[in-house]
Amino acid sequence: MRRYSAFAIAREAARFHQGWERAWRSPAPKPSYDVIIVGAGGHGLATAYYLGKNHGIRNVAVIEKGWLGGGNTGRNTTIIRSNYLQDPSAAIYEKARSLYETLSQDLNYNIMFSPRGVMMLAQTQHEIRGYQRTAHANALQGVTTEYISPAKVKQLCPIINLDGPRYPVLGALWQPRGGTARHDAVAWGYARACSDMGMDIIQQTEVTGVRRDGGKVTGVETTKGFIGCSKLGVVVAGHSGVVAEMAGFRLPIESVALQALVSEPVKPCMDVVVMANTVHGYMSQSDKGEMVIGGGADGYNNYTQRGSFHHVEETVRALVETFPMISRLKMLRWWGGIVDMTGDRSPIISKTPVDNMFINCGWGTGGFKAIPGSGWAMAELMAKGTSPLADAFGLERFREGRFIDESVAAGVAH
Ligand code: FAD
Ligand code: PYC
Repeated sequence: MRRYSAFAIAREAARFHQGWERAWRSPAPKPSYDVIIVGAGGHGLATAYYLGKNHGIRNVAVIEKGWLGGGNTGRNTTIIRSNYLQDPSAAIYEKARSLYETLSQDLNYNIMFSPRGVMMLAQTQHEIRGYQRTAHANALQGVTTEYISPAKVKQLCPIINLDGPRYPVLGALWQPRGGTARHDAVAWGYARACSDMGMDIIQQTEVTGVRRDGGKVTGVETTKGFIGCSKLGVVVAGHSGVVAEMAGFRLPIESVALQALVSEPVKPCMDVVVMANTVHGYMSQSDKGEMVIGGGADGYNNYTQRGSFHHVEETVRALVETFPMISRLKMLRWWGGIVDMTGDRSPIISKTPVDNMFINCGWGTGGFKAIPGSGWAMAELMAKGTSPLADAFGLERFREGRFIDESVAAGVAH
């Protein structure tokens, strides 16, 4: 066995101490990334993943003020569909839906995609016309949807009461390959895949400023110090306006809470997703048996991430006519998320007035379904400066009056 003299031990201890002192006193080297993404929700993580997978850009950090998926990604009701009206929307939402089909295999992480079918009930003459129009548009866009009769609605969802006194069910827009997925798993799956590519996911670190030099982004100030980057992607949903302000520009976004609730678990009774947009309610059954129930957005701008009793009451009152069984259920929990609403209810995936700074936001009440397509498009935009899926969703459309009106397809009353 090798022996050390007391002198050698003392010398090594002194060296270690000096090195430690140097490291302690000198400012730590600042890591510089090719790309920083702000926000570890589904859209931010998917952007990082496709930057690595599709474009070979792997010197990437994702900075998150809270925890992975702790924003809207972990708070939504997980409905996935692509039955939108306008061509650019159908393209990006259908790209996302089709990526969802194989996402578990791509990420090697079970995101529990369940294409059980989604129906949007028509309960007024106006909705019949609206959904028939969408079904025709979808046929031209290559999105498989169908306008179905009340009898077919009942066959697909036997617990529905078709003959409500206020709003009878007159038909529905049916997307058989729409469905649900496990929301946290989507964030976790993308995060693990990013980490496997060598990317850094930095949680509990809030971005507090955007540093620029000559109109070009150079990095971000955070609660843990400055971090440099060549390109910056801001993907922070309800806080988009706050981060844009740090960089000196404004966004056409309003932030508002959207709430949802789940019941106690019950035996399987509903194997499709139903949205009833006239009465502001939608429902599906989770794998654990809970009835997942959501309503409309709050009627005023706010940053609360909580539920409120009046919303629970409004939502349940709205749905009980169509689903009488919920009158006998106990509520388990309720919550809220801050959604980012644009005037035309379509997202923003765009360059910004700051060079090399990009923004992805405005998914409002409906961005969970879009995560893979949005990440794909945002990554392409950041890597190449243009993307066929993203180009229609640029910020300049608000200046040019070129709206992509999805107020019907957005599905949730705002
Ligand atoms: P988020 O998941 O909110 O991620 C943004 C992240 O940015 C957050 O984690 C936040 O902490 C972080 N962040 C913010 N500011 C900073 C900062 N300064 N520094 C660092 N990090 C920061 N969509 C559907 O398609 N189907 C549905 O059924 C559906 N139901 C919904 C139900 C509810 C109740 C809610 C609230 C939303 C619902 N949505 C639904 C909408 C969907 O959840 C969102 O559009 C989507 O999750 C947005 O994802 P994101 O990654 O952009 O945002
Ligand atoms: O966009 O499908 C949707 C949705 C359902 C509930 C909230 N958003």
